[in-house]
Amino acid sequence: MAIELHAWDTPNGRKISVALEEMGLPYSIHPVDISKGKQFEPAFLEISPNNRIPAIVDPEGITGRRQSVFESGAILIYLAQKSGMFRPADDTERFACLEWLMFQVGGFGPMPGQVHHFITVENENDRRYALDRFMKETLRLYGVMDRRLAKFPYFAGSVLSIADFAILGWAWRHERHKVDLAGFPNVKRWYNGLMARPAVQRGFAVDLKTPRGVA
Ligand SMILES: N[C@@H](CCC(=O)N[C@@H](CS)C(=O)NCC(=O)O)C(=O)O
Repeated sequence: MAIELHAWDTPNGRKISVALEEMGLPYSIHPVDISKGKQFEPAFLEISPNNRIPAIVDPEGITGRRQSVFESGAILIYLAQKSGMFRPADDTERFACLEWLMFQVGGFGPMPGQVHHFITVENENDRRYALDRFMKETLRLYGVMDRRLAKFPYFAGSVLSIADFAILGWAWRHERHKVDLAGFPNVKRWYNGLMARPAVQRGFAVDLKTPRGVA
């Protein structure tokens, strides 16, 4: 049975559509229009109590029991376990995968997300102070990622993992948070390599704003 993806066209939603495409898991799309407050509807709060997309419902779960999951990091871990894919076999790389997944959820998401917000604020003083703070932090995070990718092809190490899908969801919006990847050559090489993958392209192209059954 298909997994239900409850999402919208945002970096956090795209992480999951990319992962589902890469894993070849069948899924249906259930748009949650966060610009119209649909994330506060009781049926959605049943599966995502923090009123944020994405969330998934797997009618069969992993052991035959219906399972819903919210928080994109938890969803990626669930999908990796379900599919047996993009979860490094080597212990060192598996923990590196978790480290970079947590790095994304805790930092490289919230920080560029603040840039996306404050860049549109009209009051110049509010905008300047907040942008200075969050741009600086966003650029620092790109530097951290660049140094990691100078040593390894992927965030976990030698293999592509769910940590890459998590980080890619936000790197996909680098133009919106005004980061030029030319300044981060290792991130750029990694980014271009991932974006050339057909399943990644499908994950970014799929319409997350229109309900869809299993494709
Ligand atoms: N930590 C959460 C963040 C999810 C998140 O911030 N989602 C945004 C869209 S990208 C959202 O649903 N916002 C709706 C709201 O704030 O009410 C995750 O990784 O899943």
